[in-house]
Amino acid sequence: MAGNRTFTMIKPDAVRAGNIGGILAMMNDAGFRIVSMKLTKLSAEKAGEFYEVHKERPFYGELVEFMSSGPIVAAILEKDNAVEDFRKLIGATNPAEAAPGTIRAKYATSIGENAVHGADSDENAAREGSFHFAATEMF
Ligand code: DAT
Ligand code: MG
Repeated sequence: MAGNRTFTMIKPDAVRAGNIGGILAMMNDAGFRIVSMKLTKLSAEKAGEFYEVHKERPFYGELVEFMSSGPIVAAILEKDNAVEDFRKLIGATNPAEAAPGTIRAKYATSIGENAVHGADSDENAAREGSFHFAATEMF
């Protein structure tokens, strides 16, 4: 059975561009409830740990540098079928391929700087949520 929580980050490009409010409104309008949320900044070490699964990929260094380049908004969100529905809301990794009406179609500028993260499985959503938040910060 699909879980009801997912984990997201509004990435440094979208924070720099002043798009926190617009992106949160799209999440809200799609029916996601905020369980946890904070504005924070990842060190290069923490960003590297978060994206460890991509360690062997050619873009890993660039990804770690970008994700630690400025503040992000980290959040746990709740909704039925959260992981799958949220991936639909954010759209394809490459904004050129993201469906109209998705967050990445509206706010992403490139495949590397694509405005938002969304967990890709219930297991990763739980792991990524615990990476950023203590149990006492989940409401
Ligand atoms: P997603 O964020 O859609 O889950 P992913 O897990 O495949 O995508 O990759 C994680 C992030 O790494 C992605 O949001 C942006 C970056 N990335 C992926 N493919 C890339 C590429 N070909 N060039 C540069 N950055 C890339
Ligand atoms: Mg991914």
